[in-house]
Order: sequence, then C-alpha cells, then structure tokens
Amino acid sequence: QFQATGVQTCFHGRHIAPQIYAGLDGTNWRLKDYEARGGYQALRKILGQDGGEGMTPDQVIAEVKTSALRGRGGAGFPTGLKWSFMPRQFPGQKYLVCNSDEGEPGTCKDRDILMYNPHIVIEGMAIAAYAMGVSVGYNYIHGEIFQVYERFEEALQEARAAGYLGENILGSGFSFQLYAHHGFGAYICGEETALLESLEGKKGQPRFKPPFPASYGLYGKPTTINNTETFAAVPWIIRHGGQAYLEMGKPNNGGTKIFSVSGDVERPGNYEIPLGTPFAKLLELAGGVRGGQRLKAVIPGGSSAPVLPADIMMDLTMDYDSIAKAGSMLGSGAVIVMDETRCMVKALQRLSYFYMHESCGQCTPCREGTGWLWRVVDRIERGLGRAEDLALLDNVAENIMGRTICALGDAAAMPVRGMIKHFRHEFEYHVEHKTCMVPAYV
Ligand code: L3W
Ligand code: SF4
Repeated sequence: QFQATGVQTCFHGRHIAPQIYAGLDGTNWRLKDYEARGGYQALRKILGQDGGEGMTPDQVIAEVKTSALRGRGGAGFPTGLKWSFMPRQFPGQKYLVCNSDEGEPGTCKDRDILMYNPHIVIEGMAIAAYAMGVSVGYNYIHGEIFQVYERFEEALQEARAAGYLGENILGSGFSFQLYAHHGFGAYICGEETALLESLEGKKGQPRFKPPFPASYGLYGKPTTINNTETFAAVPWIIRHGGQAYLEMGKPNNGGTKIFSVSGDVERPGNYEIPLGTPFAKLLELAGGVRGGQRLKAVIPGGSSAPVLPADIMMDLTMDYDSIAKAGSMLGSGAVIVMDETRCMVKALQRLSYFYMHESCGQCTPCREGTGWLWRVVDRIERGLGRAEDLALLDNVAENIMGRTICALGDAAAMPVRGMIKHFRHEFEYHVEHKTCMVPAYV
C-alpha cells in the first residue's frame, strides 16, 4: 500500500498486481530510486548493455504485440500494431509524442505517473523511439498542472546526465532527444491531431483523419503518439516479456490498468489492477459506496463513456471487451461512481455543459449540437422541459454522431443517449412533474 503523499492529487495508491505504481511512496521518484526498483534495465537490455545480446527494433515491437498492450488514453488501440505503422526507411525526421494532456473528466492517472514515477515514462519512450527508429520526442503535458511539468523536466535532466537520453545513449550508437512541452489547457488539445497542431505553435484544433499521424504527424512527418500510461507499461513488458504481461490481464486485454475512481466511494483515488478484474473488486478497493448508500450507476471510462446502471455494472469485469459488450467503453479508465441520491438529469446537465464549453467550433454538428444538447437538458433539469424534448435530444445526438472531424462530437452525444436509454424515467419525471424524483434535489 502507498503512503499519503501530501501533494494535492487524487493519488491514493491502493492496488493489486501493480507494475507502474509498484513501490512508490510519493517521494522516491528520482533516478536513483527508479534504478533501485530495476529502472532503465529494459533500455539497457535492448541496447545490449551488461553483456546482453540486445534486441532488434523488430523484436521489441514483436514483444509489445505479444503483450496485447492497448492504448491507455481512451481508444484502446493495439500499441504494437500502431508502432508497426511507422515507416521504417523514411528519409527525413520522424517524431515520438507522449500525450500527457489528460483532460477527460474523472481521469487523473497520468499526472500521478509523471509526478511519482517520471522515469518510467522516459524509459518507455526511449524504448519506443529505438523500436521505431525515432530520434526526437516530446511529452505534451496538460497546461494546468505546472508542478507536474517541472517534475518531469527535472527527471529529464537526470536522465540526460546519466546518459539515458541524448546522443549515443550508453555508447550504443542510438540517440534520442526528449523534451517536455507545456500544454495549452484546453480539453481538445488531448485529441492527438489537435495536440500536434498545438505542439507546432498553432491553435489546438483537430485535423481530419486519415491521414493518421503515422504518415502525416508533427510538422507533416511520421509520428507516433501514445498515452503516458501506455509508455509507462513498456519497460515491464521488455524486462519480463510480452507473454507475462498478457497473462497479468486477459486475452486481448494484456496487463494492468490504472483506474481513477471518483464520486460516491469511501476512498476515491487511482487503483492499478489487472485488466479483467471484476468491477465489484475495484469498488471494494475504493472502500465501497460512500455512507452505506446503494449504487445507482457508474460511468466506467471517463465522461465520454455512456453510463451503465448498477445491476449491469456489478456483473462486468474491468477490461476493454467486457465494457464494450455492455454498450459503454473503458476509455481512459475514469470510473465515476454515483449512488442512489444522484439525479441523472443533473449529472447530464453538467456533462453537456462541459462538451459545449470544450467544442473547438470547427464543425457545425459539434459546435451547434453540443449547445443544443446542453440547452435542452438544462431546461429539463430546471423544470421547463417539454414532452417532445427527449425525442429532440435523441435527434440532435443522432445528427452529431459520425458527422464531425474528431471524437469530441461522439463523446458529447453518447452520454446523452446512454442516460436516456437507462434512466429515461428520471427525465420523464422531470418533464411531467417539473421537479426531481430524487429527494436531495427537490
Ligand atoms: C494508423 C490507421 N493509425 C487508428 C491510430 C490513431 C490513434 C489511435 C486510436 O480517440 C478516444 C475517443 C475518446 N492507421 C489507424 C491509426 N490509428 N487507425 O490509433 O485511434 P481512434 O481514432 O480510434 O481514437 P482517438 O481519435 O485517439 C480517443 C476517448 O478516447 N476518450 C478520450 C479520453 C481523453 C483523454 C484525455 O483526457 N487525455 O484520455 C475517452 O474515453 O472519446 O473515443 O492514435 O492515430 N488505420
Ligand atoms: Fe472541434 Fe467538435 Fe469538430 Fe472536434 S468535433 S473538430 S471539437 S468542432
């Protein structure tokens, strides 16, 4: 178990079968501490240090493919496959980017990795750079967490001084320059192509995909972007093997995942558990539902994921496939727990406001549609709703989905549909009785 850190964060640190958070106490983030935990051994291994044979880039990618590591930022895309998209013989510069722009409501895991185990990300990025033949990388860190940026900068300096970054790393002939970049503080800058625009010094607005960053990324060059937690998983995979990582989780869902549990639980915080762990176990780790209340609903993967009612959730395991089968998504792993005193209309009112506020405004269905969603939910919540408003909400959501440049449009529409699907009676009650059916909100 972890100790309290004293730093204002959601770091709570109770976990089972951990590898990213293993052995952390909030103070032991420095290079010497990381090395004492076996840090940089994976990098040494692939570079053939300490008398080892080394690994070829293809062998590294094959190991990551075997591990079934999937992108931890939200999409769950297979990491090894993504790495294999990078053109090998490209004559110009290629880039590696870490997406630490964590902005999904409910998600607070990446900032804790960077704060308490920054070298694991540096090592993971260096291994990735070696595997894809990349010599320059950036870590784009969320704009509103300056102390995390400063911590990562310090770690970078330590790694450079020790020869783990820079020219001719550990005398191997492999060079990799890594820089921290302070993000701009907008949710949309976490969308990978908006992040690239922002990194180039432009307004953070998403680009059309395809082309994907693997062929047209930073400054128009081939670029691989992975989430912070994804890179943090890589050193363990290289040290212990992809098969061992896969076996920690379940097929197609390798390894452990950090879940940020918030809302109505006794002990909110970040929990690192094997993928495939029952939700009931995660809830138990977080101390159960607060104040002995009954569980009403859970948003299992950050605010973009459709809500699931308690009875469905209690039967699920925490992995990409199980949650997707139930009609939601694991997303970035932000588990928002709501007890029976929560009004679903109020919750949706708050979420819809967020997406309206964060829409970048480039495409009409999202720019106008998110405003419509919020205004209609807002009037239902305030007792001014009309009988036809539920159909209108569904119609607006339908007209956003699949018609926008980036995933924010879908992310705004899906929670609306999820709420109405599972809690329609609460919305109807609001419209009919002009008030809430949950006593706390009347
Ligand atoms: C080359 C192809 N590359 C896909 C790459 C693509 C990207 C990754 C996944 O959205 C989700 C979204 C949010 N050739 C490729 C290819 N790629 N096909 O694979 O791509 P995609 O389009 O499925 O996802 P995305 O656009 O990256 C991310 C959800 O995550 N989300 C967001 C959380 C936000 C945070 C945060 O705060 N930072 O985590 C939460 O659930 O709704 O569905 O790299 O280039 N043929
Ligand atoms: Fe911008 Fe929304 Fe279009 Fe994404 S979907 S590009 S956030 S307007």
